[in-house]
Amino acid sequence: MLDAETGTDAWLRYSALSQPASKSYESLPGKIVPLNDRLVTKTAQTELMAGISKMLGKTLREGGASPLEGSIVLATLADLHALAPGLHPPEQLRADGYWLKSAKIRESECLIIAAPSDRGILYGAFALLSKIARGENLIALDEMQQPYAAIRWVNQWDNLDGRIERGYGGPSIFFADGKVRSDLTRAGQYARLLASIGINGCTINNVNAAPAVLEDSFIAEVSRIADVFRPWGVQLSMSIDLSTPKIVGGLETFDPLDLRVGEWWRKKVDEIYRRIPDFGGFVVKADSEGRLGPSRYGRTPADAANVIARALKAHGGVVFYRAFVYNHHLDWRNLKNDRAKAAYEIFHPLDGAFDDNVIIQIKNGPIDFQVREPVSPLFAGLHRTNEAIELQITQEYTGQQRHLCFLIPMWKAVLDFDMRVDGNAWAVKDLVAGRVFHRPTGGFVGVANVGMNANWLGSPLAMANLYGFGRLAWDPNPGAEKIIDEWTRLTFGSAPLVIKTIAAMQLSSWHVYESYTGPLGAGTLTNILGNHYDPGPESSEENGWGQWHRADHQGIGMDRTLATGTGFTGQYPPEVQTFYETLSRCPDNLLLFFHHVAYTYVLHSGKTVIQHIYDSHYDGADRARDFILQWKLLEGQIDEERYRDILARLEYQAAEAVVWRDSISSWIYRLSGIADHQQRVPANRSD
Ligand code: GCW
Repeated sequence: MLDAETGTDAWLRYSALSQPASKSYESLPGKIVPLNDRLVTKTAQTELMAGISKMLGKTLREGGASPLEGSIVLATLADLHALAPGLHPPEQLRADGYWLKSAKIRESECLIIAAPSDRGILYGAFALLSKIARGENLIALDEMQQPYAAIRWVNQWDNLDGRIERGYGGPSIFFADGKVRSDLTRAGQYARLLASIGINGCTINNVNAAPAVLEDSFIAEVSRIADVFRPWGVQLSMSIDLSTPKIVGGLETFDPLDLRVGEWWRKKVDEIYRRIPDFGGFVVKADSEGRLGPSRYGRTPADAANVIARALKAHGGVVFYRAFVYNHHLDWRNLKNDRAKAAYEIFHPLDGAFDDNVIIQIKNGPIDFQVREPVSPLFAGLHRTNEAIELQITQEYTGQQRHLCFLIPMWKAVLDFDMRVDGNAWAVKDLVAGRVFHRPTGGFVGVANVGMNANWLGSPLAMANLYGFGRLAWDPNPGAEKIIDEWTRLTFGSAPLVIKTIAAMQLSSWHVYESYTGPLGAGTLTNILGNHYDPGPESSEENGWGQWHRADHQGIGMDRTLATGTGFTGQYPPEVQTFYETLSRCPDNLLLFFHHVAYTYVLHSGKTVIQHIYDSHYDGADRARDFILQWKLLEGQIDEERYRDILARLEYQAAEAVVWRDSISSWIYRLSGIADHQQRVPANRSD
């Protein structure tokens, strides 16, 4: 495990700059002038003073606006206007946006961080520090930044006993033994990390929620977590179990349309806001994987969401209702059944029925965070309803932080996917941000699952996923290359070989992982009934979970076409539907998600499906081994501790990739009876 310093600070290390690099910041003002003394602005000031002192060895003097001298000025737009009436950002700033500007005020050279709100000032402070850490030029600074969407949240799947569902970085930073931890230092440090990338909300407990979180005594404990989030502008929210009015409240029902239930929620929410005035809202998982829900009373998700939304409305809170609702007792013998269809079938007919402080939280793909899936058609299926995309930072199906898998390229492909809504070019990022149908809110949610491990996610290189999620939630437009470049400079410094090597490894890692775990869109061929980590393709079949890939002796893949299959493709707008429906157009990397084909089917690449599967696994395992060689180039270029830690992880991954390769190749050979042209697969080798 890495020591506290290298791990905890993640991308906020503020390492001392070299002499020549720090020289270019000599003209940075020596004084800091906050124009208000509220909590979040204070945080911005403290962070700037600490960061500048660590990086540049310069102690900023604290002071007031008269005399101004050369100062870093922290101001709301209103205060800036009062100080310097002629100075204003080039465009109107939205909530949480900021403006960094070098300007003369009353004859003194100032560096201004201005924003509509204190939170924007804090984001501006972090942006300035990031620029210095990466050696960016601050001369004639004039930069305005606006967040793409209002919702930029993380979810933690922490249980009250301290375990984290699908968490790979140690136990919960919030809970232990059924209580909120007495020492919440880590929770505060987490809020700092989140704020530094523009995340403004955190749901602290598992979506498989314990009803006990809404007991009054527990809310009092949770308010201590909100206290350590508050200086960083991070709103706290909780996942709830819909049956709580019955279990905790003692009512005989939790029917959302029963007036007593509505009243119970109202009182409960009032109690929460009494203790946590800036509470964010609730996340709801219902009628899913054994969770109780409105279906118990013949009610809809809209009935359930709205009753809670109305209780929250007066306080400005929101309900995230998850679209991850499906029947896990599907009859696998029926070839028309398809779990992928569930979310759209349930939520599309309810479009327009949700209150305006309800947000439908939709996983990026229609199944469940597989190594590759098409985008969920539901993103284009809600025109009068708020939505948010749920991305998974914790690498459940993507190697559990033990395999390198930089997910930003995957998320970029999802966010940039053109849904052709009403025949127009509208990307998923625009739909979720509420820009297409002018929704009041919407945005981005990432399931993070950091833990007590000094290094948060348990693996230093995996932290790029948390960083990248925040950056994309702030602005989904920059490419993965830009994000990894920034992260690497902040985390490992700016030596060219370090930047080049780490960027190359990270950027290729998703494809490498995909190639030895689940190529051609078949899903991650893992043990879905167990740890979601080891190879286990057979576990997907012949059960009700619906993660089928339908491999048999002749062929493989799920026929999801309208013409002959489950009809899933029909949930997309027409142009996307035809694209996937038409075998000759369907991209190779999603072929088996949409079509059942013979092993001898020839791909666009010219290879047969079976040969591609063999080649992909062997190639992937080779490339995983090459990561070791690439990493070894960095010996002596970065600190020994992280060098060794990461090397050991890559060696482990390379060995695991061989296990995957052999396991999947032998399985598919046994099924298909078709030999690998290159005679590599153990079961069909003559040796
Ligand atoms: O991916 C599945 C996970 C469950 C998780 C569920 C969900 C929290 O295997 O562990 O439960 O998704 O997203 O609700």
